[in-house]
Amino acid sequence: MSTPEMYNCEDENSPVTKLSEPLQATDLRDDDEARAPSLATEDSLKTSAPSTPYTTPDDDNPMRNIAAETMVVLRTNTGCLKYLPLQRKKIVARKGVTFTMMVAGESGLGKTTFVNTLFRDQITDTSVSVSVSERVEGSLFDKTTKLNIRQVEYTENGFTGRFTIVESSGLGDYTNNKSAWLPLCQYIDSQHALYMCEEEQPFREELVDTRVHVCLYFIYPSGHGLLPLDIITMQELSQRVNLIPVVAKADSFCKEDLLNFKRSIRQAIQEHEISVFCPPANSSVGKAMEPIWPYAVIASEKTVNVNGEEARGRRYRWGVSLVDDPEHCDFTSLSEVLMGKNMLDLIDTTHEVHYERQRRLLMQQRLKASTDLQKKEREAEESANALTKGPTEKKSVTFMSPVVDNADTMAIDRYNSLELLAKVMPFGYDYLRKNRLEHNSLFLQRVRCAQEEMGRVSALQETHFKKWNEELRQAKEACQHELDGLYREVESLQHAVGALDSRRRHH
Ligand SMILES: Nc1nc2c(ncn2[C@@H]2O[C@H](COP(=O)(O)OP(=O)(O)O)[C@@H](O)[C@H]2O)c(=O)[nH]1
Ligand SMILES: [Mg+2]
Repeated sequence: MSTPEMYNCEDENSPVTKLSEPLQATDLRDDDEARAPSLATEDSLKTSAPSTPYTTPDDDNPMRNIAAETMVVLRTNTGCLKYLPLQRKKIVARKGVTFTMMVAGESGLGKTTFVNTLFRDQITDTSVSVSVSERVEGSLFDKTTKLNIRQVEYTENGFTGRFTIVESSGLGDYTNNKSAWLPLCQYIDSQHALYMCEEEQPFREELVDTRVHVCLYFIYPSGHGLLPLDIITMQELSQRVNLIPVVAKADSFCKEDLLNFKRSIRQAIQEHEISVFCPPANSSVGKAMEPIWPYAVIASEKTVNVNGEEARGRRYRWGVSLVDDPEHCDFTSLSEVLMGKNMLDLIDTTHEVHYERQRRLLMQQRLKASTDLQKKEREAEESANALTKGPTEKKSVTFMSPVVDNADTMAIDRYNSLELLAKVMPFGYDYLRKNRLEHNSLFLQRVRCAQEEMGRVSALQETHFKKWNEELRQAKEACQHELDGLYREVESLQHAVGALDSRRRHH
């Protein structure tokens, strides 16, 4: 079985792990020489600049040469970078870490048990528990996945970690699971949008990062690959968040079956082009080894006695499965990725990749909104001019300006940050909330559902209408038939009356 070491992104000798000992200049020099033996030294620069071996002169692009020279000078000045890891450590110690983990998957796969095992039962009853889906308006999503949020704060060696755990419940529990993944994506998107608005408002001291940094997707240990709901949910999630697939209840498999199941999951993930978060590989591990993901976990809040020692695990008639034993499952490796060696990677990737993608979409939305607004203003102005004075010279259209009157400026403290943002920005929070619908997965799904529903209702009405029409035609026919009968009866009676009349006249 794979060992956790193969995924260490920081090996024992790496500069980042030796935070308390500033790096020695020689460490970096050795490293540089090994990686870039052709780099210019300071002496060579004096004689051969600007044509260094690092770059060739580029007359068309002088900026390129300047950049290359700067890079060479910095590289030869190794001493100034040695405190970087220490600075990073100090910054993290000062600010602490805010980390949000989403745990998704079908009910009963051990998600709650896993979270409690990971945090060693530190999440107490005082933690916040909210059902996010209550906030989703409309009846369409009443019976669907709900999200429960719990929080915990840790302090260790002067570092503070504030963790939020968002756990799904009810995913795939209903007969119609078509939109089961939506509340998860809706939550992730809304936290990105909220962060963007918070970033733009004037007072950012209280900015809290509620963006989801990682999503663990629990897979049912069936031994038969992924379900369609797993595929669509993971596809959607992976476009928004760092996704880590997890095989639940690894104690359901023997070693060989688990390896085969993991292989089939990896193949399905590759086939469906789902991107998963893979920790950067340890540079010291060059050999091609079988990947560890999807992480197979065993979770247990209880301990079992093994050779007189208590260990977290589950006891069976045939023996025990231990949570922290790498031979039994990947719990230790996964907790190292989440809570240890890759936590900052996950936070950085969230900010640099997933948030950036969402931010760009929202920006495009704003740009489109402002262009539409300018167009409307111009059209209104032109039609007003045409009505009054006839065609006039085209005036340049002024962009809608922020509305902050004097009284508002004086009473700036009265507003909370988001209200203030809505006031000072032409396209504030309210505007954004309304207009980002165009990219909102929930909204798009609702539009799709509404269109389907409308098609269904109109088809039904048409059938009803045809049926009523036919019934009406038949009733009309029956009426006509009855009328004809009555008419014939009247005719025969008239004949009879005529005959009686002539007989009376003869007598
Ligand atoms: N065999 C086995 N059972 C587990 C494991 N983790 C949790 N369970 C059990 O599975 C059941 C459902 O667990 P729970 O955490 O409530 O699942 P959730 O609905 O996904 O939150 C409980 O009876 C747990 O004791 C595991 O790793 N192996
Ligand atoms: Mg649960």
